[in-house]
Amino acid sequence: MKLTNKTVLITGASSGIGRACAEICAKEGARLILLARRRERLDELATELRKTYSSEIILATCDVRNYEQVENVVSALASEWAAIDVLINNAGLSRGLDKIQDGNIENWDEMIDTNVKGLLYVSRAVLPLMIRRNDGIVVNIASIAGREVYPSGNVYCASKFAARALSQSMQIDLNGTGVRVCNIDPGLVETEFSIVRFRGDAERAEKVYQGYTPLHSKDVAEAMMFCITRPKHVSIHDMLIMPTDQASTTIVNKKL
Ligand code: NDP
Ligand code: 8X3
Repeated sequence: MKLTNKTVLITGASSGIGRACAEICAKEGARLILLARRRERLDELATELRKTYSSEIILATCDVRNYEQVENVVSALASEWAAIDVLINNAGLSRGLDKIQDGNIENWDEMIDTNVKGLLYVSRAVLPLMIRRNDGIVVNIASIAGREVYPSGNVYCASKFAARALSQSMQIDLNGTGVRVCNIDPGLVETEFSIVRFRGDAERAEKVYQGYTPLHSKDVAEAMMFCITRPKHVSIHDMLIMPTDQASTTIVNKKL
């Protein structure tokens, strides 16, 4: 499948992996619907992509935790944009790194609402459009944390185990519709993820990526591109992409 004139909706496009997915899709000629809460980030990205690739882009300022907002974005799409070929469910976050007995309820709610309910809400709004056309690919960005728990990862890991379960559920429920579902589990990727997790503590966040070579957002975007450009009879169900220096959630070849 070529991406020229295909429509790709990316959630969490304002930063990190989502932004890299937007860049690579724009480069391949896709039309983009870019969704996130930080409008100024989306504006800046859209300006760059329009200038560099003459991309056609729609911006959606939207919180994936709010179904009404999600529904409004999708239902307001003009028919030529509603034919969404690829949905990249990427918006997500972690908050805190505390033992479960010390967990912060607001942090738990935010992770579950974003990583689980947000993925569900966007999928619920977009899937009927794909099913109607018997075509489309959903890419869920889950995580190695959805395959292995790590100390104090508890609720973040649980949310990613849930994302993985939802990818598998979609693969089963959508069988026969022509809609494909791809689950991508990255290991450590240097993005704003840890700054968000540690609520702006840049020093603590930087330490997560020191002493080894983490993945770059572009590495994940390239893996995503491979998945969405397979012929229509090929469905990549599951992909695990790790830094060479990372063997598991807890085993990282750090030279500090
Ligand atoms: P970033 O913090 O760089 O990007 C997260 C993106 O998600 C931002 O664009 C943010 O946009 C968006 N987002 C967060 N909450 C919401 C919301 N409620 N509504 C809409 N958009 C939202 O992190 P990453 O790029 O690393 O994270 C992307 C995905 O990859 C996440 O699902 C993460 O769990 C997953 N992942 C990350 C790994 C890593 O090591 N970095 C490894 C494995 C998976 P805004 O704030 O503008 O709304
Ligand atoms: C993000 C990777 O290991 O920090 O999903 O949880 S990790």
